[in-house]
Formats: sequence, C-alpha cells, structure tokens
Amino acid sequence: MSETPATLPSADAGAVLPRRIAHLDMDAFYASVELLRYPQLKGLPVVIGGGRRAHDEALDARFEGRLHEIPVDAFARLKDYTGRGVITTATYAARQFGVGSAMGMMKAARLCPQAILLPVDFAEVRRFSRRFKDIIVSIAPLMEDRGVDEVYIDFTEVPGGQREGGRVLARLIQKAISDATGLTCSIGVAPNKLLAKMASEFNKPHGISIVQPEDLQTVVWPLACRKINGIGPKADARLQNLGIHTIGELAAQSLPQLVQWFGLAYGQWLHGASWGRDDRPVVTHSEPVSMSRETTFERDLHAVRDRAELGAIFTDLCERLAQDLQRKGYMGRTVGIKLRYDDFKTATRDHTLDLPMADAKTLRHAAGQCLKRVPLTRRLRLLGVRVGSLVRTAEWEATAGDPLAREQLLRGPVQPAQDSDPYTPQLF
Ligand code: DCP
Ligand code: MG
Repeated sequence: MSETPATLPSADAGAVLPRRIAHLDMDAFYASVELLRYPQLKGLPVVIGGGRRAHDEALDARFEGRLHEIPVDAFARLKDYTGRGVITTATYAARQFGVGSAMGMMKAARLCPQAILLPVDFAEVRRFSRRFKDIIVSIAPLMEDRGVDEVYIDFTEVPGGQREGGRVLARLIQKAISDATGLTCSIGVAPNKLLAKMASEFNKPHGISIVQPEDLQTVVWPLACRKINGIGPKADARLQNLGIHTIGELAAQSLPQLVQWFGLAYGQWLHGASWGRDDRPVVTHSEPVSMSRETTFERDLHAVRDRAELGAIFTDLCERLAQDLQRKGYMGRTVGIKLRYDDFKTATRDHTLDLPMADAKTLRHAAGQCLKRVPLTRRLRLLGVRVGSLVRTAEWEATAGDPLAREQLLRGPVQPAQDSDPYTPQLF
C-alpha cells in the first residue's frame, strides 16, 4: 500500500520571486484616438494640435453619424495652417518626416505639408484612457496610474508575469487592450520602474522589451543620460559640461564625486540610477492628479453685462481652491479653467507656470490669463477652476536650494499642450 501525503510539498514554497515591473505607454495616443474616429486616415501622416477650428466643426456637422465617410481630401492640411500653435503629437507616419511633439506647426508644415491636422478631443482621450486602464486592472490588479497614457504594472505575482521575463503577460495585455479599443501600446518589463520606463521606448510602436539585470551594461549603459526619467535638461547640461554623455559614463563616476558635484540627495540618486537601482514600489492608491472647484450660476451670466458679479465669483472660486490646496498640503503648476455656455457647450483652457504655487493671488492671475483665451460672447452657466501637476508642499520645501532635485520632482506626467486661440479681450 502506498501512502499519499495530505499536502504535496511545493517546490518553490517560500521562494521569493524576482521583481518584474512593467511600464506601459500608449502609442501616439491622442492621434490614435482620432484614427479610431476617422479610420480612413490610417497610415497617413496626421498631426494633432490646437483646439477645434471652424473647418473641423463644419466637416463633422456635414458628415454627422458617418465620419468614416469624410473623404481624405476634405481634412485640413498642415500647409494651410497659420498661427503659433504647437504639435501635441503625431502619428508614426508623420514622425518619419521629422515632425513630433512640441514642434511649432508652421515649422512642421515645412517638413510635411501634406500632413492632416486635427484638434485634440480631451473628453474622448480621457474616455479611452479610462478604458485601457480598466482592462489592465482586470488582468493585473497592481497598477499605478501615471497620467493619461502611461502606467506601471507590478507583474511579479501575476500569473504569466514571470514567463519569458514578463513577455507572455505583456503580450496578453497588449492584445486585450487592442481587442477592446483598437489602440496599440508599448510595454517594457524590467526589475524596476526606472528600467521599465526606459524599456517601453525601445521597441515603439506596438513593441515589447524585456530587460534583465544582466542587460545593464550592454543595453542601458550606452544610452544617453537623458533617457533616465529624472535627468532633466538642466541636470543633463551639467553632465555634458563634465564630459558625461552616456549612462555608462555616469556609472563610472564614484559616489563621492557625484555627491560633490550634485549634492547629497541628487548625487546619490544619480549614482543609483546609473547602476539601474530603484526600489520604488508600484502604488495603486494614486495621489490626486488635480484639485478643482466649480459653480453653476443661479442664472446665466454674461461676461460684459454681469462683469462685476462674474469677477467676484471667479475670485471666490480661486480663494476656495487655494484653501483646499493649502489644507491638503499640495501645490500645483498647471492652472485650468472650465466654462459652460448657455448652449451647454464646454470650453477649457490651461496654463502651466514655471513653479508650483498654492496661493489665491497667483492662482487668480493665472486663471485670468486662461480666461483671455476663451470666447466670451455667449452667456455662461458654469465656471470652474482647476490646479494640476500637483506636488506635495512638504516635498517641494524639502528640495529648497536644490534646483536639480526640484527639476526631478516636477517631472510628473506630461501635461496637455496649450492650445492656440483667437485673442479675446481681458474682461476680469
Ligand atoms: N502630450 C501633450 N504634450 C506633450 C507631450 C504629449 O499633450 N508635450 C500628450 C499627447 C500624447 C500623450 O500626451 O498623445 C502621450 O504622450 P507621449 O509622450 O506618450 O506621446 P504619444 O503617446 O503621442 O507617442 P508615443 O508613441 O511616443 O508614446
Ligand atoms: Mg505614449
């Protein structure tokens, strides 16, 4: 008679799995969202920039319900654009012409005049942002939201998360997102967030890159220092001056040397980063991305006729929002406003300051600047003020006198680019 043990000893009971962290970034996100609406533009150079223009409105109205039938020739072209707007993003077909994020549209028009120009649809972008994140969480619950189009995911304990270094799970997530939304993304899987963030760019678009600890010297060290998330333009300029161009050259510096050049906090961080070290956990409880206050008026108000009343409400909103920020211990750099007109159409504008703030006066001034950029001919039913790109006040104050650490702190998720708008006279 043979005996069967009640419980089979597990081969890896108690074994600690190696950390596998993924960084997922959507491909040409705002542009890809537009291609879902206008599939006839797939494969063509398309750039996204600025707000909706009369041409876009007219086209969508004429083809309502059958936007996919709009002939390609009917879309606005970059060559016909005049103004000072900046490109928010571009399809990969457009990037082949050297066109990309943050480039002036007039300059881009010289590189790729035939590119189709579309406005950003923030509401649609946010909808798809929520959808792809919901899909990820349903597969791998430990997800950290890093902004509209990127997240970190802890693969360590998820089924498939260790197979082929994470490639199997990455492939599954890519497919689930693409099946549900039609959008593609790129994923890097590595021992930590720092390396995963770099890796997600290696095979863009629609790529997967696996980085193992032993890849540090061959894959990471030849890269430019700027590829490290946390080395901004200022730190990079100083490194360049010191003759340090690659991550490998940075890793070759001694810790005391880096501390001498860059101070204790940033010097230590630079040293660890160049050696691929990063212990930050994937945090699911997200810090607030923004704070806002808004109010719907008792009766619709007009910017000129009800100027005093509106001005007072606007100031009051800013004061309350500043109090919210101060009470919760945050400062913010991006100030935005929201208006709803009497026809229920909504307009938003935002403006990013050089430094974070939490005081009513600076907030009121920046919000007033935004207000100059919206049409104010129709009556208003709602007014809102928002502060984004938040940092904890305590962290901000802890970095006083250390411009490089501050630069690192401010490198949060990307902000939507500013839109260009016809000038509207200042009313408040
Ligand atoms: N974005 C923006 N302003 C910038 C950069 C980006 O408004 N200066 C917006 C548009 C992008 C989105 O954020 O679609 C995501 O930014 P990414 O840097 O990830 O750029 P993309 O997703 O467009 O392209 P990639 O495929 O390189 O990730
Ligand atoms: Mg992206």
